[in-house]
Amino acid sequence: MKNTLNVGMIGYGFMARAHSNAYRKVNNFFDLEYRPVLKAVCARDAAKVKTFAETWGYESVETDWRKLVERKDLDVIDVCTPNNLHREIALAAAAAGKMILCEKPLAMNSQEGAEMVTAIEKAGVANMVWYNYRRVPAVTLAQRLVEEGRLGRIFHYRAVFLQDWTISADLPQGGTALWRLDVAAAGSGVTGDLLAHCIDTAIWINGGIARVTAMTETFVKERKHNLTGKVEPVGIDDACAFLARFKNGSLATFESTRYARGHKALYTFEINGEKASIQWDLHDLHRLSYFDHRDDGRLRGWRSIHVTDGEHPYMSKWWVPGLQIGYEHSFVHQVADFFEGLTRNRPASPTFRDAQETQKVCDAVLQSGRTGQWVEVE
Ligand code: SOE
Repeated sequence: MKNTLNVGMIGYGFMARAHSNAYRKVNNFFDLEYRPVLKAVCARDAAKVKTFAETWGYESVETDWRKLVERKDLDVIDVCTPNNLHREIALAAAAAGKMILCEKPLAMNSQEGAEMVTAIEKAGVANMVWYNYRRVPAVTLAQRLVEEGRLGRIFHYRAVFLQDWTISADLPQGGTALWRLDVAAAGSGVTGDLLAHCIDTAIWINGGIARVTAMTETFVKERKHNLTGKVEPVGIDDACAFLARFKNGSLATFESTRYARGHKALYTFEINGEKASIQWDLHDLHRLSYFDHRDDGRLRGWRSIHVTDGEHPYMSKWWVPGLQIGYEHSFVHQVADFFEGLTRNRPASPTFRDAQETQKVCDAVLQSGRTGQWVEVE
């Protein structure tokens, strides 16, 4: 008999779908002590949230998140709202003694993040932030190879996250679908939305970032706001490129934009070490490219590892070697790890505290973008 954990989901967008799917699938593939029950979903639009509940099998609906958080029959609160609500909901959920799974980025900025870390640690509730790309098997394998020391000393880390969906100047900002363009709801643009993923993966694989220098740009300066109907200044960064120095001395470049025509979600990273290098590309997420200088010189070259074997991270839980899984499975893995963490009393990362490291780097990047100076990560 498994221990059930009743989930209260807040939000019904793209991420709420990805998380709901993960809760529904996880026990079919992972042998866990816990089983999530989709107890309630909450959003302001009563009709839409009802449809979402029917589609995903939630037992009940709420239209006020405060009511949801106070419900005695819920164990876990999953925060899938725009970023400007993360803090308030997390503080209330922590005070109510709920476990919290929060969508990335943790907060609007590191000041809010610090408050959230303090609150959940004081409450002693289990917590995690949905930086899902860590759980793509090829990315997890990359982390393990670096941890095992196979690359030797790391010289370079290079990450890119490119999209092209905001190029049109006619696209409005704000509201349900376009809150990512509204600084009041998102906190920042590509830095918090896309580079936060790159930074989280980078810190996980290569350790902390010591200092950064950044260049940011807002290409379309004014957009109609969906909530006010008026043309308003755009406060987000449309593009950001930054240089970084890791605490281990390695050098890094990070770049993200929503203005790279032709690219929808091109997240790639490359790590160059003394002995070996690694490359990964989200568009081909099962492949890990690996070059090992120790190979016999006549055969030396980039290997393309199809990360689908039973020996590869998470893959023994799925089909048979050679058969692929996809984007949505990274969320299933994250839920599985969260439950494993509860069983072992060893929190799955990234916890709020881990994600706060990324938040601090984002703050330093944005500050550097404004001042043009190198900024030490606090
Ligand atoms: C933005 O388009 C977005 O959906 C991000 O918010 C996600 O975190 C990223 O994984 C894909 O792109």
